[in-house]
Amino acid sequence: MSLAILAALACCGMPSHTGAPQRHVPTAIEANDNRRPAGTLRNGVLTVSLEARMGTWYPEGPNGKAVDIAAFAEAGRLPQNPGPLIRVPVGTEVRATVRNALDAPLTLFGFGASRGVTDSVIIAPHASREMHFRAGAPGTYYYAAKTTPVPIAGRLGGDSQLNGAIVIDPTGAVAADRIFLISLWGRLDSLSPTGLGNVTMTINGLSWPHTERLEMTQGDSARYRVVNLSTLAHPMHLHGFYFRVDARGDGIHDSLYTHAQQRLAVTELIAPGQTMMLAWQATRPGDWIFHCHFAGHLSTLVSLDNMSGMMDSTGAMRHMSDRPHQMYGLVLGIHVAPHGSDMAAAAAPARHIRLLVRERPNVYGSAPGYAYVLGGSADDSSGAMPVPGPTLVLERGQPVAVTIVNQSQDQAAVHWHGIELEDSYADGVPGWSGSADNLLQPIPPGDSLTVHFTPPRAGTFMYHSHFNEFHQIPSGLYGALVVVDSAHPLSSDADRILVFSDHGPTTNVIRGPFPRVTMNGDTAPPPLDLQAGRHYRFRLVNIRGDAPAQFSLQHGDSVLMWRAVAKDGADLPASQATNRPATLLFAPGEIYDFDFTAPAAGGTYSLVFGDPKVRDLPALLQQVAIRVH
Ligand SMILES: [Cu+2]
Repeated sequence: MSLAILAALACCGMPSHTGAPQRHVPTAIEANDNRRPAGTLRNGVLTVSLEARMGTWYPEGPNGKAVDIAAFAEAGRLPQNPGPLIRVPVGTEVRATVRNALDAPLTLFGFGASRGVTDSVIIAPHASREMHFRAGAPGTYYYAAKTTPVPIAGRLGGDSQLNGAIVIDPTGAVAADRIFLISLWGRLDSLSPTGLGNVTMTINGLSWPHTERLEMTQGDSARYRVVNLSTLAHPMHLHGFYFRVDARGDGIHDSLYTHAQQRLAVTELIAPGQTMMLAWQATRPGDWIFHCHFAGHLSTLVSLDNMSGMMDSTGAMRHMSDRPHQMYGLVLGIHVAPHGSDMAAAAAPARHIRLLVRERPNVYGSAPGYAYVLGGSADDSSGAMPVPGPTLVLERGQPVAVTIVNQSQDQAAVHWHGIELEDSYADGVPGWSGSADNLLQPIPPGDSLTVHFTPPRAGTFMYHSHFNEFHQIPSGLYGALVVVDSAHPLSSDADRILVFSDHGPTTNVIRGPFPRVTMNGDTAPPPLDLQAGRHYRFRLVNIRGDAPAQFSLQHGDSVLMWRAVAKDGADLPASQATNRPATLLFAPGEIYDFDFTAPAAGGTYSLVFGDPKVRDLPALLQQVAIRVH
């Protein structure tokens, strides 16, 4: 969970019942892959007839747990989650008839002239209403409805899946795309160890491993429209490739970026009610994933299947199940088939690294701590538990072989975050990375695994656990990875690598206790020493478990200036490498590089980091002195 946000919802008295009307109609709800537009388009007019009604939803596949919810159906068809897709060319007149077959009044958003959540109508139980709007600016929009008094972005229960995408296409040729709508259904339970009852998070109505498998061929390009109609933000992360962010919207407006505004990223945060459009090209074959980087959003916390191990104080620590992976929720699997036989042959490794996974009991209360340790280092022989793990410095274009030696009691897997890997086997997602005949498995305790890759781009990256992430990451299994070349050097004089995570795992995601934010493993780091007038590169890495982090460089209460230079390891184009206030709010999975010129000596300078303000909860910030010499 993004704990603080759900906690904020909890304080607002979220109803724990499903929130939807009680009439039970056992119609199965279909998952909607958002490929088929609803309605009839004739002479510039789309006529569509929708109905909100009760049904039974199977977010974990037909044999999984069922949830009775309200959903939209196209008249005469099965209800769908997400609701039927409204997709029209710009200028189309959309005429929608919406019938409320529920026993409670339905507040419907998105079918008015201004769309989004600015525009609502209330439809009485068993009444119908006709609405129309003209499709204006091309982009990604949505409709949504509720039967409870909470805002659309506060729905958790039986009305939380009353959602659908609206896409307005430009005239002329339309590039192929896919539409992914994120939703959340759940119940809080003050008696459960996690604070949660059952929760599911879904993409197009399904939770991993039941989400759609996206089939591509090497060289194909992909365009994703993502709509977040859940109560929580999600930093969406693509493995193995950069995507280009082409548009961002809020359901009311969609801003299609100009060429100068487009940027590369591997992680993009999407808040509740927001939309985004991403494009990328699958230039390398293999099995990859596109997932939310809040570790709780791909953990058992969002599994309805209690048999899979709803987290409890013991099961949380040891996911020694027979399942090949521990992911649930917001994950899409992408299979890229090789095109011809032009796969690059792996070059002989020029450099070998041993990376140990170490564990020590009772580091965070009764929970164990973990650490990555560089084989052959002083930490290796001393038995130390360095957190973060060693900063791995690799050379662009130089092949590396990393042998991961699992000395812990849990299973292990390492993901090379942001690296454009030539072979997905190295990507670190057990049960998925690699290929059907060479599937990556988690590394059992006492075992080891060697992976090979050649980083093609210089920049700031990271490595982290991709097994039991909700526990292993906040408990120490992460480190920075810097790829250098002649234009992108790294020196202890000019570079400051700051890695943000958590001081241990969370058990109860609603009540806490919540771990403090750490900077380079410390909740109260020592002062930072800088030399007056010198140029520094700040490399900021967020690998918190489940929440964003805030960072700023200050002179007293005023914020200093810095220049943005890279995002997620990719250099920014000149149009975006701009001077700006030295303050950053960023999510797990995001990495930023900034150039900063140290001010003159004598002032009171500080670095401030921690938990940002979330809704009604105050910010929880730590101040670190900057000593300018
Ligand atoms: Cu998420």
